[in-house]
Amino acid sequence: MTMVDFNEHLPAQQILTASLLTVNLPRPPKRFFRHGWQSWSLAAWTDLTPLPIQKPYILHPLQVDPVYAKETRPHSSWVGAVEMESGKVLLLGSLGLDTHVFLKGGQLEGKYESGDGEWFIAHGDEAAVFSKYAVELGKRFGTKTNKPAPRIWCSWYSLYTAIDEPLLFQVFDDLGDLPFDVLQVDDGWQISIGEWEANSKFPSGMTALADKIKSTGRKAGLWLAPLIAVKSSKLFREHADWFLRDARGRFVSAGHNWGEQLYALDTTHPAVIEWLAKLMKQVRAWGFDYLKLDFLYGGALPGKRHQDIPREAAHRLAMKVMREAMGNDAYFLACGAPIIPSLGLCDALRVGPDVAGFWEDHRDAVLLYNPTTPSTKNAIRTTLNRFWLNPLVQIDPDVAYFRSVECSLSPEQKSLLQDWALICNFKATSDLPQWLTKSERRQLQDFLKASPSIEQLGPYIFQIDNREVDFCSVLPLPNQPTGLDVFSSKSLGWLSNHGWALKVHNEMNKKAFKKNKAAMAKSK
Ligand code: 9PG
Repeated sequence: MTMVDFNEHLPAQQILTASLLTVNLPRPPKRFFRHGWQSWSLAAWTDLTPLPIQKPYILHPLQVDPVYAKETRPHSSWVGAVEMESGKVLLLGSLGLDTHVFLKGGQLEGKYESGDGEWFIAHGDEAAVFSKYAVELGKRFGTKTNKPAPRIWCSWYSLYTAIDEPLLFQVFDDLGDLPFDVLQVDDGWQISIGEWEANSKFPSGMTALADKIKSTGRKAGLWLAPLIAVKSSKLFREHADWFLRDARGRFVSAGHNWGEQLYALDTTHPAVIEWLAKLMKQVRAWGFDYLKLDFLYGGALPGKRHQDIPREAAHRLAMKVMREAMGNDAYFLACGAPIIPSLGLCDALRVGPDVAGFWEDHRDAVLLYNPTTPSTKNAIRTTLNRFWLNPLVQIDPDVAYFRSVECSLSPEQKSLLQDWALICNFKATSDLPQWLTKSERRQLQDFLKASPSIEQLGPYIFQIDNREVDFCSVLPLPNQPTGLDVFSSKSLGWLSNHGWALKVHNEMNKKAFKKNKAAMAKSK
C-alpha cells in the first residue's frame, strides 16, 4: 500500500504506481465528487452522508457498477475528488482500468481490482485539476477524433419501440429541408435483443431502410445493443456457451429491460469476437454509417471469462474489434458504456442518462432514489459533471426537445436542454416534424444551423454568444422520502425488484408508445 499526506509538501500534481493508494486528508472535506461507472450512472458532487442505495436492485447491472452498487460510503469509478474547507479540490484519478476510489473517514483511497497501475493526484482549482487529469487520460487512451459532430434525428424519444417502415419513411420525407446530417433508427427494428435482423415491421429489409434515408441526402444511422441478449433470442438458444457466467457457472445478469432478463456476451470468446465483427460488417453493408451501440456495459460485467483478463480490458477488446470491423469511416456513438474504458475507441460517448419529455419523476427520484432513469434533470446533471471529458471524446448529452406535444417541459427547461446541447456541440432531436408548430420548427432549424461562441464562466455557468446561462437548477439531488413516501418507497422498492412487475410496467410503456404513434397519425 502506498500512502501520501495531503499537506503543503504534496506536489501540485504527480503520478504514482500502486495497487492501493491512500491519501490522508488533514481535515474532513466539505464535498465528494463521485463519478458513475457507465453513461447512465450518476456523476455529481455530494455531501458526505451515506447515499441511499438506488432501487430497484434488479437494475443495478444496467445502471451502475454492480460490484459497488451497495456501497453507501462516498465512492466513485476511476476518479474521485474532495473539496476542502478552502474551496480547493484534491483529485485522485486512475490512469488505468478496473479502479475505484473511496472516501473512508479522513482518507481518500484508490484501488485497482487486480494488479497495480498509475494514479494521478492533483490539487488546486476544480477546473484545473480535472483538465490536467483529462490530459493524462488522453495520453494513454487517446483524444477526440477529428470528425465533425453530426446533427442527428433519432427515432427514440418520440416513437420509442413503436417504429415501423411506413411511419419512418413518412417522417424522413416530412423532415424536409431541416439540416440533419444523420437520420438514426433506434430500438424497435430488430427481431429481438440478440437477433439483429429486420423484424416484420420492416418488410423491405434493412438495406431498403438505409437507402430511403440516403435518398434524402443524409447518412443512415442505426441502434444496436450487440453485447447483450435475451434468453428467448436465437443467439442465446444456439450459443448459450458464449454468455458470461459467474464462478459458480450461473449466467451473469445484465439487468432487466423490455420485460425480460438480460445476459451479456463473453467478449473474450473467439467465436463471440468473430460474431461481433461479422455483425458490424453486416450493418455497414446494409448502408448504415452511423452506429449507436448501446448497453455496452455488458462487455465489462464481473464474471469468469474464457480468457482470464480483467473485465474492463474485456470491454476494450470488444470495442476494438467492433471499431475495426465497422471501419474508421463509420461514426461510432457508444452508449450505456463504461466511461474510461471506452475512450479512444469511439467517436462519441453518451455521458449521462436519457432525457425525457419531463423534468423529474417523483417516483424514480424520491421513492426509488434513482438518478439514472430517464429525466431531463438527471441527464443535464450528470453530463454537466462530465463536461471535463470534452477534450477526450465528443460528449453526447442526448437529444433536445422543441415540441410541446408529448412534452411537459417548460419553455425555460427546453431552452436549458437546447443550450446544453449547443455547449456540448452535439445536436440531436427526436421531435416528429408533424408535432412541431411553425415557430418550433423554426427554432429547431436555427438550433441546427447555430455555431455560437461558448465560454465557460464557472463550473455550471456558460456564456453562449452574449447570453449567460446558469445550469445550477439541475444540481440538487432528490430529497430522501419523508412521511407517507417512506412507506411508498419501501413497497415500491420491493415490488420493482420482481421481474413480473417490470414486465407489467414494460407492457404499460408499450401501450403508451402505441398511443404516441396513434397521436402522430391523427396529427397528419
Ligand atoms: C433504446 C434506448 C435508447 C436510449 C438509450 C437506452 O433501464 N434503464 O436504466 C435504461 C436506461 C436507458 C435506456 C434504457 C434503459 O435507454 O440510452 O437512448 O437508445 O436505450 O432501448
